[in-house]
Amino acid sequence: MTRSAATPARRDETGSDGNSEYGRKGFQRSRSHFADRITADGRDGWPVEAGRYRLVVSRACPWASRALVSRRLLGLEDALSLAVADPIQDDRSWRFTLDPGDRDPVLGIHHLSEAYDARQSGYPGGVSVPAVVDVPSGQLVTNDYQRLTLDLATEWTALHRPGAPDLYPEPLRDEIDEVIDGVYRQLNNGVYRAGFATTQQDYEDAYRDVFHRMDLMSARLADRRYLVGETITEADIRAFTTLVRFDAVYHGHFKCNRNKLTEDPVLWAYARDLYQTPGFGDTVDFDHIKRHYYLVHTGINPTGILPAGPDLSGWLTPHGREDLGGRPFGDGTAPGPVPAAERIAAAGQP
Ligand SMILES: N[C@@H](CCC(=O)N[C@@H](CS)C(=O)NCC(=O)O)C(=O)O
Repeated sequence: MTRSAATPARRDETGSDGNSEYGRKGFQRSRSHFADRITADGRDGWPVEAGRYRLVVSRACPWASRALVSRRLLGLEDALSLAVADPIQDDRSWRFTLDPGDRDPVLGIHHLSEAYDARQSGYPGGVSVPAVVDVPSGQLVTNDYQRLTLDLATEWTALHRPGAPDLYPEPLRDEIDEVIDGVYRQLNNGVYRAGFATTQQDYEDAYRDVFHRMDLMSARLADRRYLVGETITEADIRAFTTLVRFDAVYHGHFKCNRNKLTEDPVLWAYARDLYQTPGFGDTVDFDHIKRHYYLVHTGINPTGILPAGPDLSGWLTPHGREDLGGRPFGDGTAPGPVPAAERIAAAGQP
């Protein structure tokens, strides 16, 4: 049984996102449970194969959105099909109520939990996106969001489009790893630690981390177009999916309110530059983002009021970052147009 999107599920009065733990140490993100890898050599039993797997996302989710951006940049749309869940979960978690008959047309399931159960019957843990499902068996393969995009970049190369950028270039991996580690701890996950803090001290620690990392990034990006090297890499993808949500949800809903993204001229221009780069902004649905956070986290927004703002029109304004040099796709090219079935509805765009 599913609930309609108009009746948001009051599923967790603590504001938990379902796979987080709350304890004396404050908000703690649990580790992904299914960490099999889909690789070129198929060492975990899951070889890279065109058409075999389905990527399940919510466009609201920053971790899933990394995979949406990578898939577009690498031109994997035909090789790895896409299921988009309703941004509002019900008591069985992510569901396919955006599809005819409330069922994913390829997997034939109503809820993502059915793929978890097919993998491990009676699976008791949290159901999370992103998830990759093996279409023939209907089984979940992985929900390891940290590994997923790295594998799309390095293991799926045989299926990349001509001109796909190298998002995790060998010579830059140490530097990328260092940057994404700090960005993860203090920014990507820092906003969640702030938003779901249950003590003043935890909140203030997280708030300090968030803005410390944003200040470091702002200084780093003042005279260089991208976080690492001269081109877009995994580091930019991971920064982007948090920055694009910042003013719409993290500033208000998660109380990360020292300043808005739009008040940091460097980071705001950097985020706009990425948003306007094919493969980034064309995956972003602000309507899904806002409705998920404000309507699902009833513990921190008990009235369920959806804010009318912020004004999103600035995302399309000139950013001037070309003057810093750098080439978004290196020796490669921009991805082609978004497949018609995957275009973002007008309600989700600036
Ligand atoms: N798989 C993850 C991270 C991905 C994640 O947290 N995704 C969120 C959405 S942004 C989710 O699906 N949460 C489960 C839920 O809300 O029911 C983990 O183990 O921490």
